Amino acid sequence: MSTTRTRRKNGQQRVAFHERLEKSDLIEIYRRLWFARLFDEALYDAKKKGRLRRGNVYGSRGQEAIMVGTTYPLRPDDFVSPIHRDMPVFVFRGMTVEQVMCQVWGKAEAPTRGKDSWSHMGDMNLGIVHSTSMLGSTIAVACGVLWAQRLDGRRDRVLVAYTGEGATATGPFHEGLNFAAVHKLPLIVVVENNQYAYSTPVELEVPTKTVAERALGYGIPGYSIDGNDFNAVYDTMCEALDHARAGNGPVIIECVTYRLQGHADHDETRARKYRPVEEIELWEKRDPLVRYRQYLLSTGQFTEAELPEPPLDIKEQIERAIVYAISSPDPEPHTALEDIYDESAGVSL
Ligand SMILES: Cc1ncc(C[n+]2csc(CCOP(=O)(O)OP(=O)(O)O)c2C)c(N)n1
Repeated sequence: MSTTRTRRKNGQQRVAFHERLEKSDLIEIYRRLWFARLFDEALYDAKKKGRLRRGNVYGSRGQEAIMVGTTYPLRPDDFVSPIHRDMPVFVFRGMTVEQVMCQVWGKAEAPTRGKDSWSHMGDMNLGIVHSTSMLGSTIAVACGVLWAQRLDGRRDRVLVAYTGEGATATGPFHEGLNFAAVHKLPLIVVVENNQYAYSTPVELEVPTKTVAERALGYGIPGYSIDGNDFNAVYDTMCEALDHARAGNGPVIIECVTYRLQGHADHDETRARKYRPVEEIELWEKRDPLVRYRQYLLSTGQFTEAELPEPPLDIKEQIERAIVYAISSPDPEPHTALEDIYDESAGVSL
């Protein structure tokens, strides 16, 4: 553990959260960043080569520090609600890579048993709340989960709801945050501000300088941070967790980043037309993986050889899971009507 003192609060010097991490944490974080990158690359590749013929691939290249930095400090009993660019979050919170790949390939073993695709899945045993397809309304669902927790007498389980900057312009985003703020629910809204909502640039969705300023309307803290800097994301998340767990209510964390790819694989060519090439090139230079590797080397705790680019075993793990999904059975047609209603509640088909 490093003892560098970098922060002052109430006149006292404090060690930044990321500087309290052990060497084993640092290497695990490095590997998770690479897992996210390789997951994205493998699925784009599978789609391009015709190995994946169902659904779309929604890229997360460049947004890895957000996924890793917001999940690493969580407790096992906290909740997350990941959206379409957060597939690795399902794995970081306990799903197997095989399960996630079965979901992408629409297989019987998937959490939705092939009824839905991509991120449209959840597992309440793992605290993974199914995000809604209608962007923004995930925040309202998150409020329902946290309200139910409160009725059960649990006030310190935090829910991290991910959303895009475009989604913050929808009605349910406002209604949900308003409710969460009034009732001081432990909700952390992570806004992945990747500058574009499909082809709409952020300035046509958000009238303020930052998305975080939306927090002013709810009387809650709003952070606007560099989403490509793992340490900034991790430190802010630790602070937000302390705030929410202490019963002080919700927090908005705007992670400023960039969507390096199109909206999805079907948008790759067009996406090059509605964004200036120089803009893409500028953000490619801010690669969060390169930056974290440089940080690790600067701590003097690692040699170049200890930080492979990429770690090949992770690449192999992902490929094994893809092969598993491709060869696993499709759902039987009769299962389409199963698991639609909660039969224990007296409703059945
Ligand atoms: C209410 C609604 N409108 C349109 C869509 C289709 N759609 C899915 S993602 C997306 C873009 C969302 O942009 P943003 O919230 O900024 O997230 P990003 O995709 O950039 O990560 C759109 C238009 C949807 N799912 N829900």
